[in-house]
Amino acid sequence: MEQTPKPAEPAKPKSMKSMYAAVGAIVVIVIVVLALYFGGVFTPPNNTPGTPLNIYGDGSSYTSCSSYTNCGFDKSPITIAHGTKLTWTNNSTTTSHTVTECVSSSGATYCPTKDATPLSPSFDSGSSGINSGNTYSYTFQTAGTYYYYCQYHNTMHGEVIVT
Ligand SMILES: [Cu+2]
Repeated sequence: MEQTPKPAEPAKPKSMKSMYAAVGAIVVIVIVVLALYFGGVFTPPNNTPGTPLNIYGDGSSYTSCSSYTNCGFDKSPITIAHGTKLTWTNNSTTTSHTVTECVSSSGATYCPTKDATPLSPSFDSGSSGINSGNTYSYTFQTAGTYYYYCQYHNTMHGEVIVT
């Protein structure tokens, strides 16, 4: 007995409600992707190791930092081309330090010389400090002379010249 093939069922008309839901979902996905894109998620992170600098100094008293071999920032002043990343490593065994740009609001004791044109936002490893063995990196994009200091020790001064 011959079976007559069933005629294909006509596509069920989708309700307008589910259509709006689908369009809404697509719009949300596009917005999220754009937000991630412009938020830098898809931009490859600058993980290349930066030009190494060292931070020296242990103990709580920094009455002088005459020699950076035991106290302060080495390679200072350092001259770099713009686009160069610097990576400071805290080589002390117990003491935290910071790398903080000298801006107009910086204390005079900490920053005898302040930046004529500070970066915006300024470079700063943060008040919580770079703990022993940890690093802080910053990529200098704008030519200029930048002074920096340690928020904990007013004798620690550094200088970066960006060409
Ligand atoms: Cu310090």
